[in-house]
Amino acid sequence: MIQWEHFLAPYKQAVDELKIKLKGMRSQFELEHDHSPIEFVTGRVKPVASILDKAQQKKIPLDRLATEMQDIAGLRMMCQFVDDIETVVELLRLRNDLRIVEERNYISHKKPSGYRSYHVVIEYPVQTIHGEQRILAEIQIRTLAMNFWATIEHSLNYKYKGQFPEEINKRLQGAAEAAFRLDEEMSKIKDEIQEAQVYFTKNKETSKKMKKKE
Ligand code: 0O2
Ligand code: 0O2
Repeated sequence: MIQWEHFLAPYKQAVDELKIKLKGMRSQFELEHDHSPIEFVTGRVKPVASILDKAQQKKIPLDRLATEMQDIAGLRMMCQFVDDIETVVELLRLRNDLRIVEERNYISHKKPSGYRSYHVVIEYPVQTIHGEQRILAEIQIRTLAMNFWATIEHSLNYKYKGQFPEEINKRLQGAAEAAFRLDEEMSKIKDEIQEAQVYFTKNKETSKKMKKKE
């Protein structure tokens, strides 16, 4: 009988710590550059019901969850542009506080569902009162368009349990294609967008300063 609260405690700690660290990367970019490759970061510990479902589906014995289920701790890093994803992955590779154990590129090799994202599985050391515990965590890195598609598809999946009616399936494939094209278009006008963002940020700062003076 698994004591879930105890089992999941180091995962929760890892998600909390990693969220702060990955959001820290964004703050550093904002300080030092005009553009941050990271738009926002989210994180979650997989709910027990989802752990049990996935274990059953993938035939993972419950006493091997820690080594065989890689996404009990999950982080997501959202980027504006496809190019930003490689920048973020490079930065993760350079870090000394985690070890990358696997990378899965579902951008160059999209899933049959239409899913695109870059997955990095890491080993992360959590400091506990009983010493260090190394846990696995999965970081998904994707553009806002990839995230939009995945979020919608995920909720539909929940409703239809993966058995989509043909019409919805077709629409989802079409939407995946549209998301791909949106990413391509945005990449083409990247420089324009970034110039506009710098202009917008500077204007915001100036008006903040003026408000303070008033
Ligand atoms: P900010 O600075 O407001 O963006 P927490 O930091 O723990 O309170 P938590 O629990 O991580 O937040 O929430 P969750 O659900 O994991 O992530 C929510 C964060 O993602 C929030 O930011 C949202 O503002 C941000 N977010 C969600 N969707 C979008 C989106 O489409 N665009 C943008 N730009 N941000 C989004 P925070 O963490 O409150 O910080
Ligand atoms: P959650 O928390 O509900 O998102 P798999 O064989 O795909 O079941 P595996 O081998 O553990 O899983 O690793 P993979 O494929 O690298 O990562 C699985 C996670 O990627 C999923 O987690 C999703 O978050 C995301 N993902 C993979 N394929 C799809 C897809 O077709 N659509 C969407 N929306 N997301 C996908 P879970 O287990 O679903 O958990």
